[in-house]
Amino acid sequence: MITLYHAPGSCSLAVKAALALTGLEHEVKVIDAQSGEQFAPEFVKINPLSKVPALIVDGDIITEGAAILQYLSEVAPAAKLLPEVGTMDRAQALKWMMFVYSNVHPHFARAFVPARYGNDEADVKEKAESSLHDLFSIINDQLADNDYLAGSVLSIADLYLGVAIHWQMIMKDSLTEKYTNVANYLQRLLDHPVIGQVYKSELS
Ligand SMILES: N[C@@H](CCC(=O)N[C@@H](CS)C(=O)NCC(=O)O)C(=O)O
Repeated sequence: MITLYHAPGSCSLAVKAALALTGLEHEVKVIDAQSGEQFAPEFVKINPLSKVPALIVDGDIITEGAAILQYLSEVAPAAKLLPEVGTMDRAQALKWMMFVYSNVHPHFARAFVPARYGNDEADVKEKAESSLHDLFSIINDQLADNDYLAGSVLSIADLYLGVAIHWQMIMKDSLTEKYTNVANYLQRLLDHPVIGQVYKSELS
């Protein structure tokens, strides 16, 4: 049995999208992050960092979205969430997934909750937004000749970026207004018959 611990609109939506692509049977348990349910002792036992996503597979816990997505790509190979093991295409897809998880995500965290990262909240938020523009400029260049982050085929690298782009609503300057390739890419993801529905059910 697979259980996803998920906070609507958060990065765990990427795992929800991956599960939809795999067709694996699963249940979703919603964590209300706005009211602080991630800090409840029952959830801290699942993830001591108090963060979603967490995936429970037959009693074993996996946390960290990147690890979960890679696991799902391996147990459901028919969904082709990643290119074949040992190929350069796979290396590039993993590189872009890590680019998003280890670069884009931390800056959005600062923009969303600046008080956790410094006393001058306006300054923390401004620097985070500036870094996000630098990162999205690189992503925009990559998408100039590629339909998806790692080339012509959708991969787990895209599932999280599709969610992150929506978080631009907390930014002063829109990403999709400034970066045309990112805007077209987002539309491509929203038009996807499976993941488009998952995104649209939670993001506006
Ligand atoms: N490194 C973790 C980060 C997960 C993360 O930051 N999750 C956010 C939602 S996008 C969360 O649960 N935040 C709740 C909080 O920080 O209180 C991962 O990639 O899975």
